[in-house]
Amino acid sequence: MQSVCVIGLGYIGLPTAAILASNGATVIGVDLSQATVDAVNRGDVPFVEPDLAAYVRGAVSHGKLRATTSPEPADAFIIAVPTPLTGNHEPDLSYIESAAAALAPVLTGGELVILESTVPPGATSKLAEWILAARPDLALAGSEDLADGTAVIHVAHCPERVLPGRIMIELVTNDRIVGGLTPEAAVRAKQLYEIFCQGNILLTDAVTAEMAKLVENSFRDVNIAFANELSLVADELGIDVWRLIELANHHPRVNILQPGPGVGGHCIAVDPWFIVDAMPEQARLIRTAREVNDSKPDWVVGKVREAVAGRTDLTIAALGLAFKPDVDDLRESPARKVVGDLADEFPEASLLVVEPHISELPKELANRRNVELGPLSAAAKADVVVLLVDHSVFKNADQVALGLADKAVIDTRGVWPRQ
Ligand code: SAJ
Repeated sequence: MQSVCVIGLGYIGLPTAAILASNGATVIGVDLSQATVDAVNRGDVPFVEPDLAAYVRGAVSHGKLRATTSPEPADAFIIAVPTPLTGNHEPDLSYIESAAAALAPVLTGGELVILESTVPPGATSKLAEWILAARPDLALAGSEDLADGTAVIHVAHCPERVLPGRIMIELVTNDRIVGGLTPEAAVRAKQLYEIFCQGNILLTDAVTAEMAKLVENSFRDVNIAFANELSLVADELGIDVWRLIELANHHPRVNILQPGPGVGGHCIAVDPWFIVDAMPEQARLIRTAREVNDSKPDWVVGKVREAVAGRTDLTIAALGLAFKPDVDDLRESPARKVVGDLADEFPEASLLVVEPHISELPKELANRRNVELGPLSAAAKADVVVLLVDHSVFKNADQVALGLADKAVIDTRGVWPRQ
Protein backbone atom coordinates (compact mmCIF):
# COMPACT_ATOMS: atom_id res chain seq x y z
CA MET A 1 0.00 0.00 0.00
CA GLN A 2 2.28 2.76 -1.27
CA SER A 3 -0.16 5.56 -1.95
CA VAL A 4 -3.38 6.57 -0.17
CA CYS A 5 -5.95 9.16 -1.20
CA VAL A 6 -7.89 10.54 1.81
CA ILE A 7 -11.17 12.23 0.89
CA GLY A 8 -12.36 14.79 3.46
CA LEU A 9 -9.73 16.70 5.45
CA GLY A 10 -11.76 17.34 8.60
CA TYR A 11 -11.36 16.24 12.22
CA ILE A 12 -10.72 12.62 11.18
CA GLY A 13 -9.47 12.73 7.58
CA LEU A 14 -6.63 15.19 8.13
CA PRO A 15 -5.17 13.42 11.20
CA THR A 16 -5.43 10.08 9.36
CA ALA A 17 -3.73 11.52 6.26
CA ALA A 18 -0.99 13.07 8.39
CA ILE A 19 -0.28 9.94 10.40
CA LEU A 20 -0.17 7.72 7.28
CA ALA A 21 2.23 10.17 5.61
CA SER A 22 4.40 10.32 8.73
CA ASN A 23 4.69 6.54 8.60
CA GLY A 24 5.95 6.36 5.04
CA ALA A 25 2.83 6.32 2.83
CA THR A 26 2.49 8.84 0.02
CA VAL A 27 -0.77 10.62 0.77
CA ILE A 28 -3.02 12.81 -1.35
CA GLY A 29 -5.54 14.69 0.78
CA VAL A 30 -8.74 15.80 -0.93
CA ASP A 31 -11.16 18.46 0.23
CA LEU A 32 -13.80 20.55 -1.55
CA SER A 33 -12.67 23.63 0.35
CA GLN A 34 -9.85 25.44 -1.46
CA ALA A 35 -9.03 27.22 1.82
CA THR A 36 -8.48 23.85 3.56
CA VAL A 37 -6.37 22.57 0.64
CA ASP A 38 -4.23 25.73 0.65
CA ALA A 39 -3.80 25.58 4.42
CA VAL A 40 -2.65 21.94 4.34
CA ASN A 41 -0.24 22.60 1.47
CA ARG A 42 1.30 25.41 3.53
CA GLY A 43 1.64 22.92 6.41
CA ASP A 44 -1.16 24.60 8.42
CA VAL A 45 -4.12 23.03 10.19
CA PRO A 46 -7.52 24.72 9.86
CA PHE A 47 -8.76 23.61 13.34
CA VAL A 48 -7.33 23.01 16.80
CA GLU A 49 -6.07 19.51 17.69
CA PRO A 50 -2.98 18.90 19.84
CA ASP A 51 0.15 17.78 17.89
CA LEU A 52 -1.68 17.63 14.55
CA ALA A 53 0.07 20.74 13.18
CA ALA A 54 3.51 19.21 13.77
CA TYR A 55 2.50 16.02 11.91
CA VAL A 56 1.03 17.96 8.98
CA ARG A 57 3.98 20.34 8.73
CA GLY A 58 6.48 17.45 8.82
CA ALA A 59 4.60 15.35 6.26
CA VAL A 60 4.16 18.27 3.84
CA SER A 61 7.79 19.37 4.12
CA HIS A 62 8.98 15.79 3.41
CA GLY A 63 6.79 15.67 0.31
CA LYS A 64 4.69 12.77 1.71
CA LEU A 65 1.42 14.75 2.03
CA ARG A 66 -0.14 16.98 -0.60
CA ALA A 67 -3.69 18.34 -0.75
CA THR A 68 -5.92 18.95 -3.74
CA THR A 69 -9.61 19.41 -4.54
CA SER A 70 -10.26 16.20 -6.52
CA PRO A 71 -9.19 12.57 -6.05
CA GLU A 72 -6.13 11.20 -7.83
CA PRO A 73 -5.16 7.56 -8.54
CA ALA A 74 -3.88 5.69 -5.47
CA ASP A 75 -3.61 2.13 -4.09
CA ALA A 76 -6.18 2.89 -1.40
CA PHE A 77 -8.90 5.48 -0.76
CA ILE A 78 -10.18 6.51 2.66
CA ILE A 79 -13.48 8.41 2.76
CA ALA A 80 -13.90 10.57 5.88
CA VAL A 81 -16.70 12.99 4.98
CA PRO A 82 -19.58 14.21 7.20
CA THR A 83 -22.81 12.23 7.59
CA PRO A 84 -25.18 14.76 9.17
CA LEU A 85 -28.83 14.26 10.10
CA THR A 86 -31.68 15.81 8.15
CA GLY A 87 -34.38 17.73 10.06
CA ASN A 88 -36.35 14.44 10.32
CA HIS A 89 -33.49 12.61 12.06
CA GLU A 90 -32.62 10.74 8.87
CA PRO A 91 -28.97 10.24 7.86
CA ASP A 92 -27.80 12.39 4.97
CA LEU A 93 -25.39 10.29 2.87
CA SER A 94 -25.02 12.86 0.11
CA TYR A 95 -21.38 13.63 0.98
CA ILE A 96 -20.52 9.92 0.61
CA GLU A 97 -22.38 9.76 -2.69
CA SER A 98 -20.41 12.78 -3.93
CA ALA A 99 -17.14 11.18 -2.78
CA ALA A 100 -18.05 7.99 -4.69
CA ALA A 101 -18.77 10.02 -7.82
CA ALA A 102 -15.48 11.89 -7.48
CA LEU A 103 -13.25 8.85 -6.95
CA ALA A 104 -14.89 6.43 -9.43
CA PRO A 105 -13.25 7.95 -12.56
CA VAL A 106 -9.70 7.53 -11.22
CA LEU A 107 -10.00 3.81 -10.35
CA THR A 108 -8.03 1.38 -12.52
CA GLY A 109 -8.82 -1.87 -10.66
CA GLY A 110 -7.24 -3.54 -7.64
CA GLU A 111 -7.83 -0.59 -5.28
CA LEU A 112 -9.05 -0.73 -1.70
CA VAL A 113 -11.82 1.75 -0.78
CA ILE A 114 -12.42 2.33 2.94
CA LEU A 115 -15.37 4.22 4.41
CA GLU A 116 -14.47 5.80 7.78
CA SER A 117 -17.46 8.14 8.22
CA THR A 118 -20.02 7.06 10.84
CA VAL A 119 -22.86 5.55 8.82
CA PRO A 120 -26.16 3.65 9.11
CA PRO A 121 -26.13 -0.11 8.50
CA GLY A 122 -25.83 -0.92 4.81
CA ALA A 123 -24.07 2.32 3.80
CA THR A 124 -20.81 0.57 2.85
CA SER A 125 -22.72 -1.63 0.39
CA LYS A 126 -24.41 1.47 -0.95
CA LEU A 127 -21.02 3.11 -1.44
CA ALA A 128 -19.88 0.10 -3.50
CA GLU A 129 -23.09 0.28 -5.56
CA TRP A 130 -22.56 3.99 -6.27
CA ILE A 131 -18.98 3.40 -7.40
CA LEU A 132 -19.86 0.42 -9.57
CA ALA A 133 -22.82 2.24 -11.12
CA ALA A 134 -20.38 4.92 -12.26
CA ARG A 135 -17.88 2.30 -13.38
CA PRO A 136 -19.72 -0.71 -14.86
CA ASP A 137 -16.36 -1.99 -16.20
CA LEU A 138 -15.31 -2.76 -12.58
CA ALA A 139 -16.69 -5.38 -10.15
CA LEU A 140 -16.56 -6.06 -6.44
CA ALA A 141 -13.79 -8.54 -5.65
CA GLY A 142 -15.31 -11.91 -4.73
CA SER A 143 -18.47 -11.40 -6.83
CA GLU A 144 -19.92 -14.49 -8.40
CA ASP A 145 -19.60 -15.12 -12.15
CA LEU A 146 -16.76 -12.68 -12.72
CA ALA A 147 -15.60 -12.76 -16.33
CA ASP A 148 -11.90 -13.49 -16.72
CA GLY A 149 -9.80 -10.37 -16.56
CA THR A 150 -12.49 -8.17 -14.96
CA ALA A 151 -10.85 -5.46 -12.85
CA VAL A 152 -12.08 -5.51 -9.23
CA ILE A 153 -12.16 -3.21 -6.20
CA HIS A 154 -12.19 -4.08 -2.49
CA VAL A 155 -14.51 -2.15 -0.14
CA ALA A 156 -14.46 -2.01 3.68
CA HIS A 157 -15.75 0.05 6.60
CA CYS A 158 -13.47 1.12 9.41
CA PRO A 159 -15.21 3.48 11.85
CA GLU A 160 -13.16 6.06 13.73
CA ARG A 161 -13.45 6.03 17.53
CA VAL A 162 -10.92 8.66 18.59
CA LEU A 163 -11.65 11.32 21.19
CA PRO A 164 -11.16 14.92 20.01
CA GLY A 165 -8.28 16.42 21.97
CA ARG A 166 -6.42 13.07 21.94
CA ILE A 167 -6.72 12.17 18.27
CA MET A 168 -3.01 11.82 17.45
CA ILE A 169 -2.53 9.48 20.42
CA GLU A 170 -5.73 7.45 20.05
CA LEU A 171 -5.20 6.92 16.29
CA VAL A 172 -2.12 4.92 17.24
CA THR A 173 -3.22 3.25 20.48
CA ASN A 174 -6.96 2.47 20.07
CA ASP A 175 -8.14 -0.92 18.85
CA ARG A 176 -9.86 -0.71 15.47
CA ILE A 177 -12.75 -2.59 13.94
CA VAL A 178 -12.50 -3.36 10.24
CA GLY A 179 -15.50 -4.74 8.36
CA GLY A 180 -15.10 -5.88 4.78
CA LEU A 181 -17.78 -6.35 2.15
CA THR A 182 -15.62 -9.45 1.58
CA PRO A 183 -13.17 -11.14 3.98
CA GLU A 184 -10.34 -10.20 1.63
CA ALA A 185 -11.28 -6.51 1.78
CA ALA A 186 -11.09 -6.67 5.61
CA VAL A 187 -7.63 -8.27 5.48
CA ARG A 188 -6.41 -5.61 3.04
CA ALA A 189 -7.82 -2.81 5.21
CA LYS A 190 -6.08 -4.33 8.24
CA GLN A 191 -2.78 -4.15 6.34
CA LEU A 192 -3.38 -0.47 5.67
CA TYR A 193 -4.13 0.40 9.32
CA GLU A 194 -1.10 -1.60 10.47
CA ILE A 195 0.98 1.20 8.94
CA PHE A 196 0.30 3.30 12.06
CA CYS A 197 -2.13 1.51 14.43
CA GLN A 198 -0.57 -0.31 17.38
CA GLY A 199 -3.90 -1.46 18.87
CA ASN A 200 -5.66 -4.70 17.95
CA ILE A 201 -7.26 -4.62 14.53
CA LEU A 202 -10.39 -6.75 14.71
CA LEU A 203 -11.93 -8.14 11.53
CA THR A 204 -15.63 -8.54 10.80
CA ASP A 205 -18.18 -7.87 8.06
CA ALA A 206 -19.15 -4.34 7.00
CA VAL A 207 -22.61 -4.18 8.62
CA THR A 208 -21.29 -5.40 11.98
CA ALA A 209 -18.55 -2.76 11.83
CA GLU A 210 -21.10 -0.07 10.96
CA MET A 211 -23.29 -1.14 13.88
CA ALA A 212 -20.36 -1.42 16.34
CA LYS A 213 -19.69 2.31 16.11
CA LEU A 214 -23.40 3.20 16.42
CA VAL A 215 -23.91 0.79 19.30
CA GLU A 216 -21.00 2.21 21.32
CA ASN A 217 -22.47 5.71 21.24
CA SER A 218 -26.05 4.48 21.69
CA PHE A 219 -24.99 2.49 24.77
CA ARG A 220 -23.70 5.71 26.31
CA ASP A 221 -26.79 7.68 25.24
CA VAL A 222 -29.18 5.13 26.77
CA ASN A 223 -27.20 5.10 30.03
CA ILE A 224 -27.16 8.91 30.24
CA ALA A 225 -30.91 8.93 29.50
CA PHE A 226 -31.44 6.63 32.48
CA ALA A 227 -29.61 9.13 34.71
CA ASN A 228 -31.57 12.04 33.21
CA GLU A 229 -34.86 10.24 33.79
CA LEU A 230 -33.86 9.58 37.40
CA SER A 231 -33.24 13.31 37.84
CA LEU A 232 -36.88 14.01 36.90
CA VAL A 233 -38.17 11.29 39.21
CA ALA A 234 -35.97 12.39 42.13
CA ASP A 235 -37.02 16.01 41.67
CA GLU A 236 -40.69 15.04 42.00
CA LEU A 237 -39.88 13.00 45.10
CA GLY A 238 -37.90 15.91 46.58
CA ILE A 239 -34.67 13.92 46.90
CA ASP A 240 -31.14 14.60 45.70
CA VAL A 241 -30.49 12.61 42.50
CA TRP A 242 -26.68 12.79 42.82
CA ARG A 243 -26.75 11.35 46.33
CA LEU A 244 -29.23 8.71 45.12
CA ILE A 245 -26.90 7.67 42.28
CA GLU A 246 -23.84 7.74 44.49
CA LEU A 247 -25.54 5.38 46.95
CA ALA A 248 -26.89 3.04 44.26
CA ASN A 249 -23.44 2.87 42.66
CA HIS A 250 -22.11 1.22 45.81
CA HIS A 251 -23.78 -1.95 44.52
CA PRO A 252 -21.06 -4.05 42.84
CA ARG A 253 -22.97 -4.37 39.56
CA VAL A 254 -24.50 -0.89 39.30
CA ASN A 255 -22.77 2.04 37.63
CA ILE A 256 -25.24 4.81 36.83
CA LEU A 257 -23.92 7.79 34.83
CA GLN A 258 -24.50 11.45 35.68
CA PRO A 259 -27.57 13.52 34.79
CA GLY A 260 -27.13 16.90 33.15
CA PRO A 261 -28.99 19.45 31.01
CA GLY A 262 -29.03 17.02 28.04
CA VAL A 263 -26.55 15.31 25.74
CA GLY A 264 -24.42 17.22 23.27
CA GLY A 265 -21.52 16.79 20.87
CA HIS A 266 -21.58 15.63 17.28
CA CYS A 267 -21.58 11.88 18.04
CA ILE A 268 -23.71 10.67 20.93
CA ALA A 269 -26.57 13.06 20.16
CA VAL A 270 -26.55 11.98 16.49
CA ASP A 271 -25.45 8.37 15.96
CA PRO A 272 -28.33 6.60 17.78
CA TRP A 273 -30.76 8.13 15.25
CA PHE A 274 -29.01 6.09 12.52
CA ILE A 275 -30.17 2.90 14.23
CA VAL A 276 -33.66 4.29 14.90
CA ASP A 277 -34.00 5.36 11.28
CA ALA A 278 -32.90 1.93 10.03
CA MET A 279 -35.02 -0.10 12.48
CA PRO A 280 -37.86 2.09 13.80
CA GLU A 281 -39.96 -0.87 14.98
CA GLN A 282 -37.18 -2.55 16.93
CA ALA A 283 -35.12 0.35 18.28
CA ARG A 284 -37.71 1.59 20.79
CA LEU A 285 -35.39 2.00 23.76
CA ILE A 286 -32.76 3.81 21.68
CA ARG A 287 -35.38 6.23 20.35
CA THR A 288 -36.80 6.87 23.81
CA ALA A 289 -33.33 7.55 25.18
CA ARG A 290 -32.80 10.18 22.48
CA GLU A 291 -36.16 11.74 23.33
CA VAL A 292 -35.43 11.75 27.08
CA ASN A 293 -32.04 13.39 26.56
CA ASP A 294 -33.35 15.87 24.00
CA SER A 295 -36.17 16.93 26.32
CA LYS A 296 -33.87 17.77 29.21
CA PRO A 297 -33.12 21.38 28.13
CA ASP A 298 -36.89 22.15 28.28
CA TRP A 299 -37.03 20.75 31.78
CA VAL A 300 -34.14 23.02 32.82
CA VAL A 301 -35.95 26.04 31.36
CA GLY A 302 -39.01 24.99 33.40
CA LYS A 303 -36.89 24.98 36.57
CA VAL A 304 -35.74 28.54 35.78
CA ARG A 305 -39.40 29.53 35.23
CA GLU A 306 -40.23 28.23 38.72
CA ALA A 307 -37.26 30.12 40.21
CA VAL A 308 -38.14 33.37 38.44
CA ALA A 309 -41.67 33.11 39.85
CA GLY A 310 -43.24 35.72 37.60
CA ARG A 311 -40.59 38.44 38.04
CA THR A 312 -39.55 40.07 34.77
CA ASP A 313 -36.81 42.61 35.47
CA LEU A 314 -33.97 40.39 36.69
CA THR A 315 -30.56 38.95 35.81
CA ILE A 316 -30.12 35.27 35.02
CA ALA A 317 -26.55 33.97 34.90
CA ALA A 318 -25.98 30.86 32.73
CA LEU A 319 -22.67 29.16 33.52
CA GLY A 320 -21.26 27.24 30.55
CA LEU A 321 -22.13 26.86 26.85
CA ALA A 322 -19.83 23.98 25.80
CA PHE A 323 -21.18 20.45 25.30
CA LYS A 324 -18.93 19.00 27.99
CA PRO A 325 -16.45 20.17 30.62
CA ASP A 326 -13.18 21.97 29.89
CA VAL A 327 -13.56 22.16 26.09
CA ASP A 328 -14.52 25.04 23.78
CA ASP A 329 -16.68 22.83 21.53
CA LEU A 330 -20.27 24.13 21.33
CA ARG A 331 -21.63 21.61 18.76
CA GLU A 332 -25.11 20.28 19.65
CA SER A 333 -24.61 21.69 23.14
CA PRO A 334 -27.72 21.49 25.35
CA ALA A 335 -26.45 24.53 27.28
CA ARG A 336 -26.66 26.58 24.11
CA LYS A 337 -30.26 25.49 23.63
CA VAL A 338 -31.16 26.36 27.23
CA VAL A 339 -29.67 29.87 26.88
CA GLY A 340 -31.47 30.51 23.56
CA ASP A 341 -34.79 29.38 25.05
CA LEU A 342 -34.29 31.51 28.18
CA ALA A 343 -33.58 34.54 25.99
CA ASP A 344 -36.88 33.91 24.16
CA GLU A 345 -38.92 33.28 27.27
CA PHE A 346 -37.58 36.15 29.40
CA PRO A 347 -37.14 39.10 27.01
CA GLU A 348 -37.19 41.60 29.91
CA ALA A 349 -34.43 39.80 31.83
CA SER A 350 -30.68 40.25 31.33
CA LEU A 351 -28.96 36.99 30.50
CA LEU A 352 -25.33 36.80 31.51
CA VAL A 353 -23.49 33.92 29.83
CA VAL A 354 -20.21 32.82 31.43
CA GLU A 355 -18.13 30.60 29.14
CA PRO A 356 -14.42 31.02 29.84
CA HIS A 357 -13.39 28.93 26.79
CA ILE A 358 -14.78 31.29 24.14
CA SER A 359 -14.20 34.96 23.36
CA GLU A 360 -17.46 35.66 21.54
CA LEU A 361 -20.97 34.28 21.67
CA PRO A 362 -22.20 32.02 18.84
CA LYS A 363 -24.13 33.99 16.21
CA GLU A 364 -27.64 32.99 17.31
CA LEU A 365 -26.96 34.34 20.82
CA ALA A 366 -24.77 37.31 19.86
CA ASN A 367 -27.73 38.77 17.94
CA ARG A 368 -29.92 38.90 21.05
CA ARG A 369 -30.37 42.22 22.79
CA ASN A 370 -30.72 40.62 26.24
CA VAL A 371 -27.74 38.18 26.14
CA GLU A 372 -24.12 39.07 26.92
CA LEU A 373 -20.89 37.17 27.56
CA GLY A 374 -19.21 38.09 30.84
CA PRO A 375 -16.78 36.96 33.52
CA LEU A 376 -17.73 34.56 36.31
CA SER A 377 -17.42 37.35 38.89
CA ALA A 378 -20.36 39.15 37.21
CA ALA A 379 -22.63 36.26 38.23
CA ALA A 380 -22.46 37.65 41.78
CA LYS A 381 -25.06 40.24 40.85
CA ALA A 382 -27.46 37.75 39.22
CA ASP A 383 -30.80 36.82 40.80
CA VAL A 384 -30.81 33.31 39.36
CA VAL A 385 -27.73 31.16 38.57
CA VAL A 386 -28.07 28.17 36.21
CA LEU A 387 -25.00 25.94 36.07
CA LEU A 388 -25.01 24.14 32.71
CA VAL A 389 -21.47 22.77 32.25
CA ASP A 390 -19.21 21.24 34.90
CA HIS A 391 -16.09 23.19 33.85
CA SER A 392 -13.33 22.97 36.49
CA VAL A 393 -13.43 26.73 36.93
CA PHE A 394 -17.08 26.54 38.05
CA LYS A 395 -16.50 23.54 40.32
CA ASN A 396 -13.68 25.42 42.05
CA ALA A 397 -15.49 28.77 42.16
CA ASP A 398 -15.70 30.71 45.44
CA GLN A 399 -19.37 30.20 46.23
CA VAL A 400 -19.35 32.85 48.96
CA ALA A 401 -17.97 35.48 46.59
CA LEU A 402 -20.68 34.51 44.09
CA GLY A 403 -23.28 34.91 46.85
CA LEU A 404 -24.92 31.62 45.91
CA ALA A 405 -26.58 31.25 49.32
CA ASP A 406 -28.79 34.29 48.54
CA LYS A 407 -29.87 33.29 45.05
CA ALA A 408 -31.98 30.75 43.28
CA VAL A 409 -29.43 28.20 42.03
CA ILE A 410 -30.20 25.53 39.42
CA ASP A 411 -27.19 23.24 39.35
CA THR A 412 -27.86 20.88 36.42
CA ARG A 413 -24.55 19.03 36.88
CA GLY A 414 -24.62 18.57 40.65
CA VAL A 415 -21.20 20.12 41.18
CA TRP A 416 -21.89 22.37 44.15
CA PRO A 417 -22.43 21.01 47.65
CA ARG A 418 -26.08 20.36 48.33
CA GLN A 419 -28.13 20.87 51.47
N1 SAJ B 1 -22.73 13.23 29.56
C1 SAJ B 1 -23.64 13.28 30.61
N2 SAJ B 1 -23.50 12.42 31.65
C2 SAJ B 1 -22.46 11.53 31.71
C3 SAJ B 1 -21.53 11.49 30.64
C4 SAJ B 1 -21.69 12.35 29.57
O1 SAJ B 1 -24.60 14.08 30.60
O2 SAJ B 1 -22.38 10.80 32.71
C5 SAJ B 1 -22.90 14.14 28.41
C6 SAJ B 1 -21.75 15.14 28.22
O3 SAJ B 1 -21.93 16.26 29.06
C7 SAJ B 1 -21.87 15.47 26.76
C8 SAJ B 1 -22.34 14.15 26.14
O4 SAJ B 1 -22.85 13.38 27.21
O5 SAJ B 1 -22.85 16.47 26.53
C9 SAJ B 1 -21.29 13.35 25.40
O6 SAJ B 1 -20.02 13.40 26.03
P1 SAJ B 1 -19.03 12.14 26.16
O7 SAJ B 1 -17.83 12.58 26.92
O8 SAJ B 1 -19.77 10.99 26.75
O9 SAJ B 1 -18.68 11.71 24.68
P2 SAJ B 1 -18.08 12.46 23.34
O10 SAJ B 1 -19.26 12.86 22.51
O11 SAJ B 1 -17.05 13.49 23.64
O12 SAJ B 1 -17.28 11.23 22.61
C10 SAJ B 1 -17.97 10.03 22.30
C11 SAJ B 1 -17.11 8.85 22.83
N3 SAJ B 1 -17.91 7.62 22.76
C12 SAJ B 1 -18.09 6.82 23.86
O13 SAJ B 1 -17.63 7.08 24.96
C13 SAJ B 1 -18.88 5.57 23.63
C14 SAJ B 1 -15.84 8.74 21.99
O14 SAJ B 1 -15.07 7.58 22.37
C15 SAJ B 1 -16.17 8.61 20.48
O15 SAJ B 1 -15.00 8.54 19.67
C16 SAJ B 1 -16.94 9.86 20.09
O16 SAJ B 1 -18.16 9.93 20.89
C17 SAJ B 1 -17.24 9.77 18.60
O17 SAJ B 1 -16.52 10.40 17.81
O18 SAJ B 1 -18.15 9.01 18.21
